[in-house]
Amino acid sequence: MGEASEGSKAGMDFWIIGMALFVVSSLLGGLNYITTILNMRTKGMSMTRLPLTIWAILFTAILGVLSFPVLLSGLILLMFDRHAGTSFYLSDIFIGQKALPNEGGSPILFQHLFWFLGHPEVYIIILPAMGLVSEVMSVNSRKPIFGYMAMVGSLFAIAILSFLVWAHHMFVTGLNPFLGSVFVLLTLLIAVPSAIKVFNWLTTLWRGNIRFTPAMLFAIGFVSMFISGGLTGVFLGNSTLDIHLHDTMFIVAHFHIVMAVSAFLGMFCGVYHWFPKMFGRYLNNTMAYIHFWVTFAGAYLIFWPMHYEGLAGMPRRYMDYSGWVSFNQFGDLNRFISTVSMVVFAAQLMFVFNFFYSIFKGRKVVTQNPWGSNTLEWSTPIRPGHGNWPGEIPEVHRWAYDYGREGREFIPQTEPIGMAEGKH
Ligand SMILES: [Cu+2]
Repeated sequence: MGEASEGSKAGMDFWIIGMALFVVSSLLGGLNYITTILNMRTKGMSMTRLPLTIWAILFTAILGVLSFPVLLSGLILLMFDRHAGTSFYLSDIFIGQKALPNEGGSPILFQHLFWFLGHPEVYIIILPAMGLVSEVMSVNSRKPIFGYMAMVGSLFAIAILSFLVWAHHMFVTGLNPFLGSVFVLLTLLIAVPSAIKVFNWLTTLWRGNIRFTPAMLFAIGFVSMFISGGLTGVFLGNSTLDIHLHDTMFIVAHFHIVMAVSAFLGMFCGVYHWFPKMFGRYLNNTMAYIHFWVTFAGAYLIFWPMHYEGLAGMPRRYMDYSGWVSFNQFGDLNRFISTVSMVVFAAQLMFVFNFFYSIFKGRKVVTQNPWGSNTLEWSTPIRPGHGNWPGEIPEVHRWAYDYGREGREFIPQTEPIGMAEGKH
């Protein structure tokens, strides 16, 4: 291997600068969310009346504000190593045939700083989806969300634990096995709040008047994927298993199911649910259902076989496996995975088409609250203008989940308590 060219060296510096800008913008965005949620709530909107979407955004923003600066400091040290002659990450490592002198630094330090962001980042991606899914499930089950405070508490527990588990990505770096076992324990603890959330979603569905809108299907699909990805997380959180499965296709399957598929299903759930409020038109339902079933079934067809490949020892990050006699058996399976991926990708293109087509040509929304939802955004006009409400900002009198109560299908947050029974 020759020396890296000047161009590629500059490229790495630009990557560091780009990441630094990204971190700063994430911090500013996060602070904006936190201060808005804590200080700008409307009259009557106590913290315990917040919709779960907002709770999820709040914890996401707090995670971002606490974890991104660690990555930023890691990147600043990297810049110093590259241009200021420091040796935070340099030790007696070999680059090609050339041994560098022992500088006293540690390349593993960068991994620690990276994963101290990296694990909370998983939750930065998944928590907003959990919030959207909770909201959509309650609205379309026509039932109050089950265990509201447990939902908030488990978000909180996930947020705290997410900072204590980063080294489960580093079991094969030479980490002390005793220290590793501590990280195993803390990692497996995350299964508790995750399971609380899953059981609360299922109990919300239980005996509900379920409406299978596209948003609801994506919400249920999210829960399915989150269970599938969460269970393999329990495998990988155990260092004894992780040492075998590290850098195999099993990992690829696990994190794509959690971070990619689950997060995307949550995002689609949000888009299908709030699109009518955003644009005053509906998305096309036929395309929406095709989009859901192809994406949902396709994601399982793509990632389920990868677990098997990983258990059989197939490593990740290789472009071409044809020279590996022991993995030739997977040629057909890999071709199958690639074919399904292309079909799933085509379904995403159809979604993009549906999105832009429906903005201009979709069926028009005729009521301000088409899903019969309790939260404040549905009390705005069909096409909200600047400031959202034409007159006064509404006052909140109850939580967001009064569905099927007091003999009514739903009771908006703006309705005073006691009015429904005619007491006052
Ligand atoms: Cu992790």
